[in-house]
Amino acid sequence: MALPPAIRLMAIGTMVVFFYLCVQILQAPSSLSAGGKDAVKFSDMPRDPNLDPTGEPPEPLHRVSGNNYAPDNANSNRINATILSLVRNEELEGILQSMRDLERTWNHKFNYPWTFFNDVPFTEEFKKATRAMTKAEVRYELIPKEHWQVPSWINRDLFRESADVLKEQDVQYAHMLSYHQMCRWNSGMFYKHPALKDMQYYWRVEPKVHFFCDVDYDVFRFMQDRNKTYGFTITLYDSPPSVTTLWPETLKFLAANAQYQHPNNAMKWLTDKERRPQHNIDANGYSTCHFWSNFEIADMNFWRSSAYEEYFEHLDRAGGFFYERWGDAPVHSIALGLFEDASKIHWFKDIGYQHIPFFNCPNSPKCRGCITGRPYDGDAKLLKEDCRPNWFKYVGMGPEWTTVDAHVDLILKTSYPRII
Ligand SMILES: Nc1nc2c(ncn2[C@@H]2O[C@H](COP(=O)(O)OP(=O)(O)O)[C@@H](O)[C@H]2O)c(=O)[nH]1
Ligand SMILES: [Mg+2]
Repeated sequence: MALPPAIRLMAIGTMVVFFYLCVQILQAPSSLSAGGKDAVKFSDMPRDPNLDPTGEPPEPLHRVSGNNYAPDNANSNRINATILSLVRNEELEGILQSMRDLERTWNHKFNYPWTFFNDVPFTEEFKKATRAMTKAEVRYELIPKEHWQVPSWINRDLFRESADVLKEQDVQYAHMLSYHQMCRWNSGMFYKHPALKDMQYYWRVEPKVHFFCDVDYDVFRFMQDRNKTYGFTITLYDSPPSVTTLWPETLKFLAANAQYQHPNNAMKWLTDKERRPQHNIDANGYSTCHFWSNFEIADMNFWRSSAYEEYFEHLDRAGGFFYERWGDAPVHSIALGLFEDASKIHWFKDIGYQHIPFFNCPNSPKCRGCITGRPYDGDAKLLKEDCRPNWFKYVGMGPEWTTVDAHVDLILKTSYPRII
């Protein structure tokens, strides 16, 4: 019996979709081969916890009600906090893009001030264009010379020779002196700027980053109310040759300052050698896992503590900001992992974020523009740079995400690869 035309059409349509899906599945990569010892099997790909539905952290949260966060409200519910960005005049388009996203998803509701820092004066064009992006106050600050300049004890010839060696080891920005200065400033200087004297919390923003999810609560008050010191979204492995002596210098500091180690520290996270053993060996005992510091929501009182101040001073004298390429990310992360209570470090799972090429993309109706649970863009080899599994293993996801916590053990045991 002949089928009616509508049914025939539907049957053909279904077959076309079926064949299309088959082709897609067959084309998927079967292995994530980085070659040699670094090979990671595709079948070992993690089930990303961002695939689990994510809401807000539990109440109480501070929200907008009436004019309590209006920009011109002198008695607003804002606390001493600022969004801050070190940026160059030439990066205007990039910072406008970041501002657009953060204002759309969060700050148009809370109107926290923006503070821009630069080692040279901001141009009028930069000021005018950035001011136009927000109703909140905007400040433009010049970095004092003594905070930016290369310290007197750094030998320029040795810097250049060391950079040659780093370059051979594929360390990015090895010869770019300003990049080293930037890393040092972000490690131990920014919070000393007079403009931040009365500020306690900051949200660090770089040019060209993206924010994807509506955030409807005051994240700074969240930090204060829950007694958090540091918030991150992404954690990554570092390039070992950029930090060859960072851990040995840290151990020297610890030997003389054992009192600064917090009883609930994250030493095991810092020194993991299970998941990526070669990194631990090449970095002389440091896993190289770090909070990716282009996103930070944090309490500056930690950087202003004597533990951190003395630690930074020790590192600065050792010279590795110039003779190697110590980043502010590993320096911040090691200090937090040693001197802070690990329970005061918060994964902002609910803040969708991208700095090329990595993402934090939660599963939430509040998010648009990223692919849920996909932590990278581009080459699938990038997946092995994600070291969140280590943080979850040694510290956990935090009480805010308890529904997910129950699955962590299972996820770690069954899915996350050991990378060799
Ligand atoms: N004013 C200023 N900002 C800088 C300089 N170098 C880097 N930055 C800023 O420091 C941050 C990190 O630099 P970026 O080039 O994004 O480094 P990457 O993210 O590690 O590739 C960005 O916010 C830059 O705008 C510099 O020499 N002067
Ligand atoms: Mg950047």
